[in-house]
Amino acid sequence: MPQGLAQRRDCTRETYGLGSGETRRQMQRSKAPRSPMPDLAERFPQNPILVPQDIAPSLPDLSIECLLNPGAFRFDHKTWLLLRVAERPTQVPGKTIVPIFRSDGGMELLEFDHDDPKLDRSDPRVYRYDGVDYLTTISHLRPVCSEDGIHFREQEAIPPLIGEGPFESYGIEDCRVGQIGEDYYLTFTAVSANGVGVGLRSTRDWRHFTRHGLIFPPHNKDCAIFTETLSGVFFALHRPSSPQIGGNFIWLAESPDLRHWGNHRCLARTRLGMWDSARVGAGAAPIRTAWGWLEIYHGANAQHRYCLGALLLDLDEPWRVLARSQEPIMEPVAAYEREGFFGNVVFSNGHVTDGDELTLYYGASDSVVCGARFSIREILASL
Ligand code: MAN
Repeated sequence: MPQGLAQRRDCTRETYGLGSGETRRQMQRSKAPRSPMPDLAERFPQNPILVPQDIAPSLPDLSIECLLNPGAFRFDHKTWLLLRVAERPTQVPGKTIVPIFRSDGGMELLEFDHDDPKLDRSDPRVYRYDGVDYLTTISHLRPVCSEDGIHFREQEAIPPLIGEGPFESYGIEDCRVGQIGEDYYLTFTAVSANGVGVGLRSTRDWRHFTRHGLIFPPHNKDCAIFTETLSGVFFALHRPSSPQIGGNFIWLAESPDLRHWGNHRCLARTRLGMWDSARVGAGAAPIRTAWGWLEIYHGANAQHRYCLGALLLDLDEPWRVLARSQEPIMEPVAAYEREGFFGNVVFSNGHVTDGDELTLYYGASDSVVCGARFSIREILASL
């Protein structure tokens, strides 16, 4: 049963068995060494649990460059991941070939010469040519399922999700899956030359999907819909970006029908000099706890080091932030989190819960898919 606001605010360090003045890191050290890592995550010993070689490319002349950032959900008594599969065509020395989806659904390949002074290749994820940005890979979403939450396999009856139409011509990425009643709502990054926005599709059976178009126009991403309405109103976290004044901050929006969003409020900004100084963005749907909505978010600094932290939002008034991690709850410290396509990244947009246990699925170094367990109680105690 959710407690009253006063009681919720009153959750003290003692509630969690922490002595006064004891820090989270001391608490970890004082317990049996559960994890050699300097954070709260208990990484799967099997990590990485999925690598690009584990699944087949969507077309014979493409190769999977990165398998990353899975959405997660439960369906049909199994745990499912909606993998982001980032592919690229076979490359030729001295050139870069980038893929885009045409409006008729086919794929077109654009070729750029590395000697061309108009080509900027400084970021491995996005190349800029003559003022236009192109992704070096194109992503679609592939479902895989598991009985134990560790070993995943493809199940052909459930189709992959592919970018369609003018706002998804550079692919779809980083899907959050929120279940409301029997329906699953998929919010994902829709990328095209028009910009980066948030697309919405819904399904009940994972075989038939309804497309609801773009719910947040560019530039926006990292959208997670709350899994319950509050007084009949839907809520979503999202991340618009403001290039000159402002920045990459987490916002909250409301909707009567999941399609029309308004009453936007800024919840969490970047913090100067801290691990989340350059950008912050929501992970998967917030988790209802007795103390508030617990949101696992990512934060990056100017060196593009991506860590995870937590926000606690008021249960009835989720625009009120009750607490926020000072230090990350997870940092890129394992070898597979430090080195890869884009190193020093832990990025999560999918989790499942079972009582106090939060199983978080994440992309490491934008290359492979991993899992880690957390105690929700321990995350709350750290705030
Ligand atoms: C952005 C997104 C993610 C990616 C991170 C780290 O936030 O494009 O998909 O994982 O950057 O590169």
